[in-house]
Amino acid sequence: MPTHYRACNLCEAICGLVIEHEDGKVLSIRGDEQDPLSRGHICPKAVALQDIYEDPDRLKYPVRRTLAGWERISWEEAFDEVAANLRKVQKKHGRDAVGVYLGNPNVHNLGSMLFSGPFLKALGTKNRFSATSADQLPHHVAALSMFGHGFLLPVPDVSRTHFMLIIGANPLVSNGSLMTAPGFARHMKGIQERGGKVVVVDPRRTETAQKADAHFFICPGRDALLLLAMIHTIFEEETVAPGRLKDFMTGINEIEEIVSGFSPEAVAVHSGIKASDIRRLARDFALAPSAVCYGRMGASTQAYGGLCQWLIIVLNTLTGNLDREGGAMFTQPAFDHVAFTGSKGKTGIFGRRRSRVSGLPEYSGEFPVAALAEEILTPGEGQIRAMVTVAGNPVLSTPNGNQLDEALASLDFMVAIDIYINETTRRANIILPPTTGLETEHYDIIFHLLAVHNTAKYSPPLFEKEPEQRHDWQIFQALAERLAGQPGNGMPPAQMLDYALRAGPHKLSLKQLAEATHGIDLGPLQPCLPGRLFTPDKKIALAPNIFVQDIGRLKADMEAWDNNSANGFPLELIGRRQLRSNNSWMHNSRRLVKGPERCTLLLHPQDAQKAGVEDGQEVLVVSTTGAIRIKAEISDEIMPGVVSIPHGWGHGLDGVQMEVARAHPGASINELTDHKRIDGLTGNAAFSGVPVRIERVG
Ligand SMILES: Nc1nc2c(c(=O)[nH]1)N[C@H]1C(S)=C(S)[C@@H](COP(=O)(O)OP(=O)(O)OC[C@H]3O[C@@H](n4cnc5c(=O)[nH]c(N)nc54)[C@H](O)[C@@H]3O)O[C@H]1N2
Ligand SMILES: Nc1nc2c(c(=O)[nH]1)N[C@H]1C(S)=C(S)[C@@H](COP(=O)(O)OP(=O)(O)OC[C@H]3O[C@@H](n4cnc5c(=O)[nH]c(N)nc54)[C@H](O)[C@@H]3O)O[C@H]1N2
Ligand code: SF4
Ligand SMILES: [Mo]
Repeated sequence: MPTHYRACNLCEAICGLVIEHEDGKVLSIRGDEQDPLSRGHICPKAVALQDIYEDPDRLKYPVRRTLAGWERISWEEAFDEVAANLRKVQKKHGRDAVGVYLGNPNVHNLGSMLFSGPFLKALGTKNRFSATSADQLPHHVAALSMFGHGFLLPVPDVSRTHFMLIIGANPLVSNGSLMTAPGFARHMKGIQERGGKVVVVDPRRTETAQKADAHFFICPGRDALLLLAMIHTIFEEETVAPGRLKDFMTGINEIEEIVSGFSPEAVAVHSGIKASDIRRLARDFALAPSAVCYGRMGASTQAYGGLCQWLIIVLNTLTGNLDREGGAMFTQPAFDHVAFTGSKGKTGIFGRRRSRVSGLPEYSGEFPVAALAEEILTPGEGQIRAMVTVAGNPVLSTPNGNQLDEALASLDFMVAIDIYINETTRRANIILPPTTGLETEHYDIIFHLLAVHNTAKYSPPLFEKEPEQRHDWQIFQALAERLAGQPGNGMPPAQMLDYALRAGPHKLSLKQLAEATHGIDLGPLQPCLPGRLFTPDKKIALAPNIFVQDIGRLKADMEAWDNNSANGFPLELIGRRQLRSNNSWMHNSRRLVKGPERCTLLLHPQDAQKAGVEDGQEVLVVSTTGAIRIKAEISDEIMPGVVSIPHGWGHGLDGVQMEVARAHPGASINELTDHKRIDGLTGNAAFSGVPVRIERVG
């Protein structure tokens, strides 16, 4: 039976798959035991690659929205019409009148990674947005400021660490993020077997917390306080030991001064963690043979996301765990994205430009997506009047998605490059659908860069695309050529990849990769500092100005919390990821959505009792921006005072053409989140801790 080997590109884990197939039909999808990174791991989403491939709702040719519904048009007509409309808007209102939003799957797509750049250049707008600012923007700002490159992101060396502190991440469900660690359970077990510990800090006793050695509930958005107090303790107990890199860092004294005001006692009430627990945690961390603090979504999409990601690096560095085995290390990928990109050394570049309406900071040519709707809705020079969305569903995935939905409806023109008519793309005038998944070749530029072990893997397409289909990169190229008025360089992604691999640190070639069907093992993470620092003085900047200043905002807010009354919204809302879900777009797979309703409101028994709500009862959740109806699920796995709703649901909107998803609509948490709630430093969306109340219905 024909067998195909590839990497799954649905999430960051890039698991190796073994796919048996016959006559253009998938017969089975299993984990590849011989993949050097995933070693057989697989999750329930992998089989959905087949469902997406076979999905009758998936678009394969361009469609135009008319009063009578969607009509099929030819690629040439579609490209011409899109280019003409974008140019028309730009001619009349300026180049920035066209906005762009790039969604998450772009990063999981070789062709898009290589071809979106020339397209954006041809379009020439400053109004660019992406899912980054609803996700990991604080990590990039911290890396740029401290190491001089926004993509020099430290990854936990989970295969060798003796102590892992996980703040606001749930890798047993998410399979790791900015930490490509397929089969994270195996790594966790490994840590425990070598006598180490895993500690989780989270307002919910998550799947990961349940398997950890210890779990602490923390009040949403208070992690910066915990980190400051841990660093305080490390200075107080004189366990600061930066080790080998001691002479390659600046700002230790400043850090000591900053943390002096944040004793464990001073932060205990606000964080919800006892002072004695904070002290012990800091001690265990500092004294472990090796340790790594890792914080993700919960420590990033919150009001102090920037402070958290900065302090996490500071904690790792001061304890000698940055760039050492078992600590937070850097990869050496075969495709060296860091070498090719980034404002190397230009640490002051962050926030150089500001968004027109709210003055939110630009990072890497993009404004925070929280500002997108207002840039469309607010009249004046520079207003966005046309949009390009690519592999994104911001109506469901960005704060106050409702408002964005209205904004999209008011545009002069919109084009979406996407495979579905969903909550966002239904607003487009034209949809350009690319190939996806099994029809594409893949090499993961980004997630090899963020992996816990150096490997490289190339996946050829399993199935030939139909002649009428186009790849993402072909769509980008066709549009770029029309907008720029000249042909591109004609080099396909595989050839570009080959060049990059040959130029990379391992001097590989595409041919070598293509022959190694399971992937190539390039060894464990290796220390590389100070050599790879991009800061002007070639030192780690432990106390960059922007972060030091932001401590002032935190202090001012602490005073405000002291005088706080609940003002009608006594509960704090957080999100949660689910194993059989991937952001907003995989709910059209029957296998993934079957079973009991998953889009529920988790709440603690005490809060349920106060609100007079019973398990399974439908309730109204109200915030300052909206209200949704949702079923209550009562459990003490969530902290009292906190409630949780998964994101990516809410498929009941008019015009969504995804039959299975529509039958399991759920409700969108982002009708409750507020675009004004951001991390005041980076502009990242602050999804954690949205004030809400519950009302009974009926
Ligand atoms: N199955 C599945 N896997 C996925 C995805 C998916 O949708 N489904 N999405 C992928 C994507 S795009 C990403 S970015 C990654 C994300 O990967 P993770 O960050 O590991 O995933 P989350 O489940 O969002 O984890 C965030 C955790 O933070 C907690 N939290 C919320 N607020 C706070 C807070 O203020 N402080 C602290 N300490 N914790 C808090 C939440 O309870 C939650 O457990 O997952 C990826 N993998
Ligand atoms: N409240 C709350 N909101 C969140 C989060 C949260 O935890 N809580 N998580 C945030 C995070 S981490 C992220 S990454 C964002 C995700 O936000 P988005 O990227 O905006 O949303 P997705 O749901 O990933 O939508 C992906 C889109 O890409 C399309 N697509 C899939 N494959 C392809 C392809 O190969 N090519 C093209 N062109 N299109 C394709 C899908 O049909 C879908 O429309 O959501 C964020 N929003
Ligand atoms: S964990 Fe992610 S990469 Fe691995 S099989 Fe599941 S969806 Fe695919
Ligand atoms: Mo994400």
